[in-house]
Amino acid sequence: MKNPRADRIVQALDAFRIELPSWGFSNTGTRFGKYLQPAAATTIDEKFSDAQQVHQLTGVCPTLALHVLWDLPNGTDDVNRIAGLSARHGVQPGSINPNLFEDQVYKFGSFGNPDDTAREHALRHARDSVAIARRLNSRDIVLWFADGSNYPGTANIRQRKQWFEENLRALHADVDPRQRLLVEYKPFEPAFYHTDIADWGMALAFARSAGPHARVLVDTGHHYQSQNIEQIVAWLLADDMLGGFHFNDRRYADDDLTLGSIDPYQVFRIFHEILFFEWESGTRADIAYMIDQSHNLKGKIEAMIQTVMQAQELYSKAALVDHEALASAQARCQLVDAESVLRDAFSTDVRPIIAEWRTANRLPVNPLDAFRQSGYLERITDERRGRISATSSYA
Ligand code: LRH
Ligand code: MN
Repeated sequence: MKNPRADRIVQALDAFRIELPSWGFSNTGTRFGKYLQPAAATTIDEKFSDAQQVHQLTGVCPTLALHVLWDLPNGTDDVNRIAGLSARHGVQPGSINPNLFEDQVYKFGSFGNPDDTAREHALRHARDSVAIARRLNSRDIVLWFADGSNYPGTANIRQRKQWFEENLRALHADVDPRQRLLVEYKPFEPAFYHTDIADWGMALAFARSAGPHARVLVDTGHHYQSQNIEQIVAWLLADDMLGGFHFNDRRYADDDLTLGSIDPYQVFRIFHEILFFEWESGTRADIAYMIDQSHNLKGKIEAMIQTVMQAQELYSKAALVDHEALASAQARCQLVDAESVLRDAFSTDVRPIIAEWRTANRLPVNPLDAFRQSGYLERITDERRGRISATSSYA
């Protein structure tokens, strides 16, 4: 008996892919310290190995986001090694993240630093990152800047805006048509008075002024408390300027908690805006779904698998929204009906269909249980024990 709702979920799961962050497998913490896990990955080999586990168990994580200074400390000289690891572990290099915040030269900023040698240093590193992406066949370069100031009057905000426009345009000139620059915004931290790319509007303006291969990246943790993230998503979709997501969850600020752990309905509303747009426009939104989390307390690999399973569940629920009924209720201002269309989908238990989809794709019905039974964690804990040391770098 044909089940159109099940078919919609299967179609959604067949299309849904989500990228893992290499730094999600290593020991990260807060400014109040790191709680070290013996099994945490410290080398790029181990990060690819752990990503392979998650991809083999879920089937939907074929790429690994790389952070240049943490994963390619020798820049382009590390490209062949990365390509070798990628081939060995069956996980492709994903988005390339330049690090424009850890070097001491960035104390007063990178692209926005009043010192032109610091700006040149930053642009050189960003250009190297574009070259690394090209050599690794990675499409996206994710640009997040810690740039800003901590006290009123200490920065010429308009001057810094001009330097950003100049440097982003210069960087865009290096990008080939297959590639994209994804501009990531964040309202605060580490800067606590002003941040040069503080919200979606500033990121959109910078992406537009940079050039046609620039888009905006939405990190779900980078919003003021009551900001309507799905409205930002709808706007960026409407203008074809949405390039991708860094998914995580938060209760207060950029907490980088696991997706859907605090407000699953938030992620559902975001997925709904995307799938509603695709239904209405008859096009597939060209979006990179990525995870950006730091697993300070949860087991790193377990947290990653849990995140992927949660993302599949919420994406499947959003695929169940009856867009026809919704559009007609919206047009007739039938508020309760319109809201109920979303609530019905959100409150549907999609897990049985997802389990069938996994079986049909020769994947374990419950990837988390399968991981726990695999013995992989015990093996790497033995192999990696006694090496961990608290380093100053974030990951
Ligand atoms: C900044 C951010 C950025 C990454 C970093 C690990 O908060 O979201 O995307 O470079 O986390
Ligand atoms: Mn991010």
